[in-house]
Amino acid sequence: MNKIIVNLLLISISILHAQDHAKKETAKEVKIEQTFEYRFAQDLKQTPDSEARLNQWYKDAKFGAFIHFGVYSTLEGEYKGRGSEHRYSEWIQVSAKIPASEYYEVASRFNPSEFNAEEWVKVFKNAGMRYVVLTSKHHDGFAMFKSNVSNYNIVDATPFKRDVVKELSEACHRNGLKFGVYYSHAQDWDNPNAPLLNNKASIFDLHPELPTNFKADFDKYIKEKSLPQVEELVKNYDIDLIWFDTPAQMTYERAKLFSDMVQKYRPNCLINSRIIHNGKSKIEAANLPLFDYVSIGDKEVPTKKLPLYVESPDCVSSSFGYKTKGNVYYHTEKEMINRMVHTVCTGGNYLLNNGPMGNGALDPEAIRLYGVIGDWMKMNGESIIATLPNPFASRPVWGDVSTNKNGDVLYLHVLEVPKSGIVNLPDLSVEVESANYLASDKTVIFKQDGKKVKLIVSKDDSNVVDLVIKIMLKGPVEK
Ligand code: H79
Repeated sequence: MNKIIVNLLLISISILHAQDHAKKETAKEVKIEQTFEYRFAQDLKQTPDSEARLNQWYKDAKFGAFIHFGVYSTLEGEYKGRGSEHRYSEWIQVSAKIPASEYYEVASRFNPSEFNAEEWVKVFKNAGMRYVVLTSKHHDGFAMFKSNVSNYNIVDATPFKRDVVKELSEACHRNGLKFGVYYSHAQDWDNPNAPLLNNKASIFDLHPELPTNFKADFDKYIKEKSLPQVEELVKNYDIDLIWFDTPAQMTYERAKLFSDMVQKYRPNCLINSRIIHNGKSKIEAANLPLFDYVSIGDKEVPTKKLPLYVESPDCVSSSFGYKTKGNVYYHTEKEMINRMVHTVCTGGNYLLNNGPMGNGALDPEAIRLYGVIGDWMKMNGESIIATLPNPFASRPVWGDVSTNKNGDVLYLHVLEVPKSGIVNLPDLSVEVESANYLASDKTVIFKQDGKKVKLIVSKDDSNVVDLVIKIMLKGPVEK
């Protein structure tokens, strides 16, 4: 196609769609303004220690597997006809008000004989994931590792008797993946001294044997269970990351006990912000020495570049733990890729959860969805792994942008192919050398007029989940 035809095409199509476009852009920008900023004062700065730890592997990894696996996996969101109306199956003990003594019986039948760490890791690796975070103890208090602190663990309290944390950590490292553990350090439904964070069940529902005047002693819980179990994890396992959650009543002093413990044994181990901040709380500068990166809210996708490195804990389905009872839905592959792309282009990592089944096999629908992402990653992973975020001031209306580390390659993630077929770039002061589809290497027609760059994409591509265009620049883009 010669230049005149390209120009005519561009002019006519853009006039037709200019108004519509402008409206959409304004709506999107307003939405962006309303979301994340309030939690992150712009002068927050990653500590040099955290920066160094994050640079070791985490910032390049971008994509990881989150796994919620435990006693609750066997109940699939319902117990004796109760609890299935609640969103998260890992919350079944609270949502069905199961006393701890009764939950023990469920634990005593937990026998995930199909568990095969090597097979799990193959699925994660094939999805393009670079790290894995497994629940080593969720709020129910049950440890998925051999613990001498409490025999309420998978080796001592179940017929399975195998250490899942150990087997998975070894399989991850054998296959070149980093390994992390989730550890709920404040809540513990097995231990009445730990705070309960919900309005569905009381401590007396879970522990009917307690005297009515029972007073919880949280520091006793920390001293006797959660801190020594964290010590076991960092001492006995090869752990690259520890993922704390729901820090109810976590003062700076209490949280520091945990970060000091991690530092003592594993100075390179990353720590997430939920050691002290819940997913939605405002980040305090004074707390920055306690953690390395910020876990934003569960299933939240960042909308704007933030002064600290973040991770989005997302899920293939509505529940983190495996759930078949009551309402449950799975994301479409398009939704998940959109969420991953926006998270990475905003400057964060995407931790995508699956809930294995009670028998220890992975959820078949999670395997399918991970497989679809894996297929996409095989063609387009270059636009995700080891990239830098969108260098432009705002997110384009058609999708998002990442760059290579030098800043001289742009990856345009066209998540919604504009009806006009024209992709407008934000103002660019560098000259474009070439534009190609990343997956097929086919040339994309473009026109640069000063700072304005327009690309014409084919209508045939509008059903692609994320059409990635690789743009080579003559020099680095200004940030
Ligand atoms: O581990 C996953 C969740 O179980 C955990 N964080 C992620 C990573 C988490 N803990 N608390 N919360 C999330 C938020 C609280 C949700 C609840 Fe509910 C709303 C608890 C009580 C009301 C879900 C819905 C359970 C009962 C109703």
